[in-house]
Amino acid sequence: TLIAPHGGSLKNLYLSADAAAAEKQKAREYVSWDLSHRQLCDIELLLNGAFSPLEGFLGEADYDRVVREMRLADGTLWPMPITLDVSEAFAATVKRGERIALRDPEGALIAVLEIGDIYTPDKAVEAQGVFGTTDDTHPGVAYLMHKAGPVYLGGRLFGMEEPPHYDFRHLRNSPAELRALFNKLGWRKVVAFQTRNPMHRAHQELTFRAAKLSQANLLIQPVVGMTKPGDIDHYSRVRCYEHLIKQYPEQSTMLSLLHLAMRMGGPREAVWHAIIRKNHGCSHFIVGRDHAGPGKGRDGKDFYGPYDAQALVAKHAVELGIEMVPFQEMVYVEELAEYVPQDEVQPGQSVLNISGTEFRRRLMEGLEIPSWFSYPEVVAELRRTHPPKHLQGFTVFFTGLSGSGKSTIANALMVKLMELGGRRVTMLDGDLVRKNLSSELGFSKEHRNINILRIGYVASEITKNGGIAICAPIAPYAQTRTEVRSMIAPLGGFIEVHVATTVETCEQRDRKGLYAKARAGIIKEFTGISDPYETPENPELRIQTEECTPDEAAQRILLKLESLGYIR
Ligand code: PPS
Repeated sequence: TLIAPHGGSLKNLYLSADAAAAEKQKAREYVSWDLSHRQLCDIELLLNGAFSPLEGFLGEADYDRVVREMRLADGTLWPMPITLDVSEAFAATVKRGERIALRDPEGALIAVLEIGDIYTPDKAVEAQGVFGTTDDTHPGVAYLMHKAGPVYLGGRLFGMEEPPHYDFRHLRNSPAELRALFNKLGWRKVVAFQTRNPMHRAHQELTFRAAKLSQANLLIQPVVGMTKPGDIDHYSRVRCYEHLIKQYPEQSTMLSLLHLAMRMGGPREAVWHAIIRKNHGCSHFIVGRDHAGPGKGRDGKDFYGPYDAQALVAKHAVELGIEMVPFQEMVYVEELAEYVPQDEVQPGQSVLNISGTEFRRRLMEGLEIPSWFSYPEVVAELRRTHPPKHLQGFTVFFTGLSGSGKSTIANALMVKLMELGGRRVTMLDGDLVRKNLSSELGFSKEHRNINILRIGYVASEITKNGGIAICAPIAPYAQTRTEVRSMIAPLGGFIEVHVATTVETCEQRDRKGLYAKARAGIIKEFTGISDPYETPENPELRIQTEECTPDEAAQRILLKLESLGYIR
């Protein structure tokens, strides 16, 4: 028989069809809470028993003890507070003992919560207790401090319908389903592997060794809910796993996705992951180097030691019941043409390694990725969704005073890009945007910012889809420009060009006669005359139009784009 779930029995918090239908009627009268992405992840694993023995979101007594001692109020080992955070305004509309409807963003009724507790957590205490730090460069702390609402609701859950998924349905299994599958296949011992990254040869080697070592079948169970911000998207990863799975002996290995929202909580997270795998019927769990590690803090130091997670899981081995398979980092030994755990490397052997960061860099630059590092199918899959820079989209964002020459240079740049060919270019000139996207807006600070954020949004969509966006608004406020940059930079290139023509020159030229009107007070809030312009501090390029022609300016931008790798 398979390993018993944590706490003894596998929870299933879904109501029967009849009970659900009746509750659904009543729920029309309940107050509704729209679940956040993270809450949707949590609730899915609560309802299907992956978080057994939990039967809902933690009440205050459980929460306090989990934070302080890693235990539920009844003493059961439980490392992670699973809480329903809400706004103060929402909390004020509900009372203890009431039921509320928990809905997904489409409005589907996922579950009903019977409120047992309404409480205000001390988030600094929670951060310190759970993550060992209040430094908000830790993604778990950042979420807690800046995203999670200030009030928690605890209570029992009654599941109505599973949160829907439209992707990779054939790879999603609840704990009960996985247990049934293991039984059907006659798998008694199963070693689980947790991952949030694409898997390469080192991971294949490690997992295969772990399976041999524990004489168990292998479950690759990657997280597809929420991982560390900046990770490779799960669509690409899952297609990679599907290639990788073919590298194992037939019938030995299974791939199944876990809709977990990770907290990057290192040691405590490792204990949590082990419990979740135990609930899925796994007898063994691999804990590698720096398991669920959040990286470095503000002080430049790692939040956790590389083997802290292993130590904490080992400490609770008996209560956990699931057996840890600890692993050192796997490295490639050139002489052996083989991967071995770091601690098995002999003196004098040469070790090759490519870090995750270096791997991503090579991907972005379109550089070679050696076959000792990964499988060609995996690399090809990643290259498909992460093309090199010259195939990625980018935005050239001009900023400068009215009449500074932004439009002229922007047009020259567009024409040159068209001449080069092969790319799609969209021009979002100030006047054009004001006509087509922002015709109702004026020139107050608020309206200018709305205007710029709209431009930024459109440019971010173009950039995401591999196109080129050329924006040429005044964009007088630094804060808004920064916001636009942060919308676009994660999706492709962002090149800010400050057209630094002085207000004196602009006024002298006064092509449209606007400066004269502004001086005369006919146009109010005119940038540079009666309204502020905050000079960009670190633009990718600054162009002095007094010193170069539009053609030369456009040429300089092209060279910049070339040097950054966005055009060849
Ligand atoms: S902003 O601040 O970025 O939203 O401005 P933008 O959308 O680029 O629009 C600037 C153009 O609108 C004309 N215009 C004014 N500019 C600045 N201040 C005031 N009060 C104003 N009123 C009208 C002006 O022609 C700008 O065009 P450009 O092409 O920049 O000269």
